[in-house]
Amino acid sequence: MLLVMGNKNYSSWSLRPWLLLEHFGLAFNEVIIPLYQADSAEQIRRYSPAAKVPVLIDKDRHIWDSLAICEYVSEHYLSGRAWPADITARAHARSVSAEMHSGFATLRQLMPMNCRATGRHIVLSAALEQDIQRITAIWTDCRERYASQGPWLFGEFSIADCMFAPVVWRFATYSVSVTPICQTYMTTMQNSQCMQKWLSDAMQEKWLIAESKVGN
Ligand SMILES: N[C@@H](CCC(=O)N[C@@H](CS)C(=O)NCC(=O)O)C(=O)O
Repeated sequence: MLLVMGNKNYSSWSLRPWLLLEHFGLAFNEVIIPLYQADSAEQIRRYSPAAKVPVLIDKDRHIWDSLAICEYVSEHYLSGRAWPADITARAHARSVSAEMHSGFATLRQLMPMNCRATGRHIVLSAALEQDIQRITAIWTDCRERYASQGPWLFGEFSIADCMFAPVVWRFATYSVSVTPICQTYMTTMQNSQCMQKWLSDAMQEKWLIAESKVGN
């Protein structure tokens, strides 16, 4: 498999399928296309007509969109193990993943992912507060229900964790204050071997995207 991604420091959508592949120890190669360059779109179009990363190439299959890639990997390589085994938990995991995938526009716009940054502060608008509260309510509900089964949102690691992983970097970077239950989840995610590997790769990147340098 070949995973085509944007810069690790900034590409929140790329982190999701990368984390899934890494967590489950699947073999894949990486191509990084730096975003916000004059030829970024042209380069991405070589892999996907949607001109967006991430894209997964698996033999003659080109799969684009982070959630579609996670679904494909789970189905084709993991016998569906990347979703919870229980149907109620699975439906719940799919719901929160879809909610993350299609929503939270304010958070995405005002708190761009910038893994390397630390201690940044921004003024939280009412709309941004609303996004943060909804995400922390999702995490709290999941952790309260599934704590006995493991440290991840649904106990065992799942696609839902991949979908929210970029938010963990955002909250950490902009020092968003969360409840202890959410902080414990964030710490689990941030300290995980895969996230530390992603951060270490992001640290080594030289590209800078001015639009993603937000806050002070
Ligand atoms: N819904 C898509 C969104 C992908 C997306 O917006 N990717 C951004 C980078 S994080 C991109 O490719 N931007 C390049 C551009 O818009 O030119 C997914 O989940 O994969």
